[in-house]
Order: sequence, then structure tokens, then C-alpha cells
Amino acid sequence: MKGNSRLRQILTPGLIIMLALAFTAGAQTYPNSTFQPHSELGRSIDFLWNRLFLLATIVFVLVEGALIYVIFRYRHTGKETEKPPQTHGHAVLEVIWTLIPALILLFIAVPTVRIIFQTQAKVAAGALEIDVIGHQWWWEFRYPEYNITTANEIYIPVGRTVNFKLNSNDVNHSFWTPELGGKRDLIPNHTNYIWFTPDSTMKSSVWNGFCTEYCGTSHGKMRFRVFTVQPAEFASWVAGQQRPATFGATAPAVPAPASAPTVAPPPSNGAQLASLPVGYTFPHNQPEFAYAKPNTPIPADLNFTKGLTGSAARGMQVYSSAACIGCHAINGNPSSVGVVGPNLTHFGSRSTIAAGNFPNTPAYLALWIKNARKMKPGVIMPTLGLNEYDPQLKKPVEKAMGGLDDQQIADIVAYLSSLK
Ligand code: HEC
Ligand SMILES: [Cu+2]
Repeated sequence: MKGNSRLRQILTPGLIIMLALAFTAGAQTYPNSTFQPHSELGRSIDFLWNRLFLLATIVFVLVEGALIYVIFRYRHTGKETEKPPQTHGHAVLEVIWTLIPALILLFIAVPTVRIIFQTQAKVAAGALEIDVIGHQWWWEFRYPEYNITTANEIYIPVGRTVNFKLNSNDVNHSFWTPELGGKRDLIPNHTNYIWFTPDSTMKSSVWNGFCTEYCGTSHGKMRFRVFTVQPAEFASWVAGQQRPATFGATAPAVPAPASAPTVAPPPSNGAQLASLPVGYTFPHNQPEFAYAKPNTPIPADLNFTKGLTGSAARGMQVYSSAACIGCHAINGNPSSVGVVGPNLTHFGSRSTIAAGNFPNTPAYLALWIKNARKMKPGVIMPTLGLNEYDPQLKKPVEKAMGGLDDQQIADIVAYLSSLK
């Protein structure tokens, strides 16, 4: 009797917690969840997971149930008068407990092997190829079919199979978009592929992507975004990306012409920045899912002069004679042909800075250019703000090292933001 009520004491709350978990699990959509897949690849893996989980649950309940039953049913009561019958070898039992695991393994192995072959198969003809190149700690994306190079954000049309060709520029990385499918490693000197088809019934959406293979200091900040858009939206995005940079292929004279676009002055300090509304929407003015917004704090000691207005025309001059051009390419700006950092040709059309870490607004961009190494530890991009402390060189940036004052940075911000 005493044993039974103690059992109830343990089981009742346990059951309530399990039921509560089961109900809440279905009640909400979680960011970065693999349980609502939006491609055939995601669904295959989800199916396999469900199958294994179901079988494992059945085994668990049967085994633990039998165990608990036997423990209580045959517990030592002190009233036993003689030893129970002793069994040595039991052919039927032996056969049963060999057969059951064999059957379970069969139920696991058949779909597993089938899905391994399915997910490793070569992609069908007609897929959209996207070359993915991992860098510490950002993503380069190339569309050979359209001759486009971009970074950290991919656009793919719903309903068309995409074949990602995975390579790395430095160390191992891994490509993963939890809600669409994945993951697969990017290995130096070795090409991997992963392909899937975003569901054709999907409305235009944005998904988070991650590096899931530790690759150094800022591995956790190596994110990307996938925009699944309608075919017509994709076509217009492609057309936009194929054009050279929209702002001034030839450098205009300083001071800037009246028509030069300007940006609102970046605010003065981190606290103010954090409270700014995140000023971008996508796709095409549809609000984004809240969870796809970057949420990376700004270093508290990184400030920017109040009330500056940038000039894109001046900014192009400053940019084109600064260190930037050695690392960044802007198609249409003949002096900017570097390949160390992300291609900036259409930087103004991206929603984030620095591999999904900060919203692409003038305020964040100004701080990024001023001290990228404070915003994202370890990056190759140097600290460029005059008198800013470079955490890697462990000294402040001087004029002779190419240090830029806040007005020059505001001008570059105006220039880069105009590159839609
Ligand atoms: C030594 C090479 C180097 C120099 C010089 C350099 N950058 Fe960078 N830049 C990088 C790298 C690498 C990244 C990617 C960092 C990351 O996200 O991890 C980057 C990222 C950026 C980004 C974010 C791009 C994106 O899509 O997320 C911008 C904007 C940028 N740099 C602007 C500039 C400007 C403006 C200058 C000059 C004032 C400059 N960079 C100088 C290497 C460089
Ligand atoms: Cu990584």
C-alpha cells in the first residue's frame, strides 16, 4: 500500500508536466525550429526523426513499464517461504528478445537508408545553383547562372529546387537553415552539395541560417538569411543585382551636387542606437518575422558624433581612396575590386550588416565602419575610426594608418546606403 501511494506521488506530477509540455509544444511556432519544415529535404528528415522518436518511445515505455512492474510485483516482502523456480536458458525467450530488436532495427534501418540515399542523391537538372563560400565569419553567395555575387543573404524562388555548392575559403564551416533543411559541412578543398525545394505554396518569407561547425572567435556571429520569394519577386531581385552599383560610376566633384542622397545623422551613442526603430522591412514592405531580426548588443563604449549629415558623393571619394577598396568589390566602382571581404555592389539592399548581426541602418553601419573589431571580435576588417582602439593591434588608430574621422565615415555611410 505504502509503495503504491509513493509511486502515485511521483507519477502524478510527472504526468502533468509531460502533458503540459506536449500541449505547449504544439501551441507556438518557434524560431529556428526543425519541426515545421518547409521543403522536401526538411520533411524527409522530420519524418525520420518522428519515426525514430516514436519507436524509441514505445521501447522506453514497454521496458520501463516492465521494469517498474517487476520491481513492485516481485519485491521482497519478508513473507516468502521458498525460492521461486530458477530458470537456466529458455529457447523461446531467447528467440523473442533477439527477434524484437531485429525488427525494431529493421523499422529504423529501412527509412534511414532510404533517406540517406535520397538526401545524398545528385540534384535533378534545372536546379538553381548557388555557390556558397564560407569565410571567417561571413558567407559569400554566388549565382553562376545570373553572374551575381553577394553576401550573407540569399534570395530563392519558392517551388524551384536550389542546389547549394558548398566550399570554404579557410576552415570548416557548416551550412544550416533549420526551417528549410540542412545541415552540411563546408570543407576547404572539397566540394559538398545540399539541395532542397522551398514549398511552392509558401508566401514570401525570411529564414535564419547559421554556421554550425565551430570555426573560430566569431563563429556564433556567422549567420545568414534566406529570403524565399515569389518567382516574380525573384526575377526583379536578380535584375537589380545584375546592374552595376547605382551610385556614380565616375566620381563626382567635391563638394557634392545637390542631388546627392544624404542620410539622417547617425545618433551619438549606443544607448540611443539601441532604441532606434529597426528601419527595414522585407519582403517588399511586408513586416518580417520578429525572430529574424538581429539582436546583437552594441559595445557600450562605441560612440558617434551627433548631428552629422553624410554625402554620398563625398563618401564615394573617401571610400575610393581608403583601405576599403583593397578588400571590397563594388561593381561599377572601378577602383574597388578587393575580394577579402563581402561584395558591396548592392549593399544598400541588404537588411543586415556583418553576417546577420546588425540591422543595416546608417547608425549601425557608421559604428561598424568606425570599429568593426569591437562590434564583432576577431574580424579581418580593421578598426578604421581615427583614434579608435583596435582590439587586435592593441593600440589606437592613427591618421597614418588610414584612420577616418566621423564626418568621413558618415559620408561613406551615405555612399554605401545608396547602393540599393
Ligand atoms: C582588410 C580587409 C578589409 C578592409 C580594409 C575593409 N574591410 Fe570591410 N569587411 C571585411 C571583412 C572580412 C568583412 C566581413 C566581416 C564579417 O562579417 O565577419 C567586412 C565587412 C564589411 C561590411 C559589412 C558587409 C555585409 O554585407 O555584412 C561593410 C559595410 C564594410 N565591410 C565596409 C567597409 C568599409 C567602408 C571599409 C573602408 C573604410 C572597409 N570595409 C575596409 C574586410 C575589410
Ligand atoms: Cu562557424
